[in-house]
Amino acid sequence: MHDKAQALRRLLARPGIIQVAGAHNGLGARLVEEAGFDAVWASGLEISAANAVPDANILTMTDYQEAAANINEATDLPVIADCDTGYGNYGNVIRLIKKYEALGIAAVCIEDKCFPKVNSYIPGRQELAPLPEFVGKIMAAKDAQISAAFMVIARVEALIAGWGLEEAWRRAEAYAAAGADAILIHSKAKTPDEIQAFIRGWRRAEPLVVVPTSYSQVTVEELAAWGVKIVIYANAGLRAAVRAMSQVLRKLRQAGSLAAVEADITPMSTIFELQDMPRLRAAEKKYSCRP
Ligand code: SPV
Ligand code: MG
Repeated sequence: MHDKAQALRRLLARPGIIQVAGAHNGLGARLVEEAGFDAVWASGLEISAANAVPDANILTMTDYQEAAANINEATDLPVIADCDTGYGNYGNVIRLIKKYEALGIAAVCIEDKCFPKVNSYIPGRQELAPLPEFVGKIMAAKDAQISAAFMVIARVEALIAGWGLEEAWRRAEAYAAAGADAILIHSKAKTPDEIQAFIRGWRRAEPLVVVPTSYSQVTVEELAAWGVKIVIYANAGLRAAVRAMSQVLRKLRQAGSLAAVEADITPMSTIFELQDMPRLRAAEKKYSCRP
């Protein structure tokens, strides 16, 4: 089997920053790969939105896992799965590690909020889990994995919850000491200042991961220069799709003819290619007994 955990480890060992984009299904993963990204983020927000439900653990682990499997099958890139809080306590984390690793997912990311979580950009209820409880989850995750290459990313939500930099460092250090392979430091600030301050005070070797959704003006060159190892553009694909689909459908409804939107939509031939139709055609030639 193509070992994607090893592939992600190789990317990490390379100098420079790893660029990752979010997806919620196999088609999205193909588009991420075609665009030249290094890895795919199986985004909880995207998967929830694709099911038209809030990003608040309304779906079950099985739903997220099914979407992650679909994403993973569709791409040769390593997949980093957003696993929210681990869908419960350490017992749930142990099961999720077994399941995701067996699927060939390269890494999982678990965040230190209380279950059920709510998306980090929703104001209000952003309850942090007690530090020792989350340390237990990280230890359970690391003990549960089978291959050495599989990665567990610990996501620190202290800045999201408004607990400040000191708490963010305290938690990040504890999670790294508990065995986390990387730290995702999240922020909902409009500028990257607090992320930059966090990075300046980070003394450990574990790589840092950021998700610049709210501080979108930051460039990949800046992040790389600050020492960030992985940048995740978590939901650009989903938001692009929603805007494009909505605009085209409204225009079509008004115009009453598909010709009015023909220039705005992808040709059928592109869809067939994204579906791997040419490969099926080749298989047909080789295996079909029908003329
Ligand atoms: C996601 O894509 O589901 C994430 C990133 O976790 S965020 O929406 O910023 O919380
Ligand atoms: Mg998420």
